[in-house]
Amino acid sequence: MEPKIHNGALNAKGLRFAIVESRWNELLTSRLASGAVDALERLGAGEADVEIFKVPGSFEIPLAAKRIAETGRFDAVICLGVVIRGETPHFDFVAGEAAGGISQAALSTGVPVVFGVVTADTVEQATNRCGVKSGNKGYEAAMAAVEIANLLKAVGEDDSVGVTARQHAV
Ligand code: DLZ
Repeated sequence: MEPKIHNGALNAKGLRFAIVESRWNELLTSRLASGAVDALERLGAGEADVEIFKVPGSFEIPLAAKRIAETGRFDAVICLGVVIRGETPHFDFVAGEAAGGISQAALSTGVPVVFGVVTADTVEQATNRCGVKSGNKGYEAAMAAVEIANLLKAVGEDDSVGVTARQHAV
């Protein structure tokens, strides 16, 4: 038996993306955003098809992501934040709410909402995960967003899940 295999193409041409960027630890989250934009650009996304929404901290990411996904204007939402255990007394709470809420935003809207929140024990660890040249979690999250957006399109041409945000807006 050779089952049919579906893969999400790494092609962002014609797709629309929202980036939700937390301002907490902004020196690092801005690097994540640069990495995400770089990945989208390399994969063919147009400048007008990528928008960035800034929120105060990672705790606020899920609500913003959910509302943005609900507009139907975007094929995927990329969530970026940095939570550092050593700097954050209620680390588990902030990181946990961000992770659970991001997942919930995807499940409740049916729009891919991907997790690009760095959770680290130290500033050094976090810095390494927000690399300029390599090891950038924002870049990786954007790649995942493109892949899952295309995979969902492949799930069924007749299914509304397979309609791009651009088609949805027409
Ligand atoms: C308050 C707080 C703290 C202590 N640490 C972080 C952090 O490491 N990363 C982050 O993204 N946000 C942090 N915040 C802010 C919360 O996410 C949130 O913005 C505030 O508690 C207001 O709701």
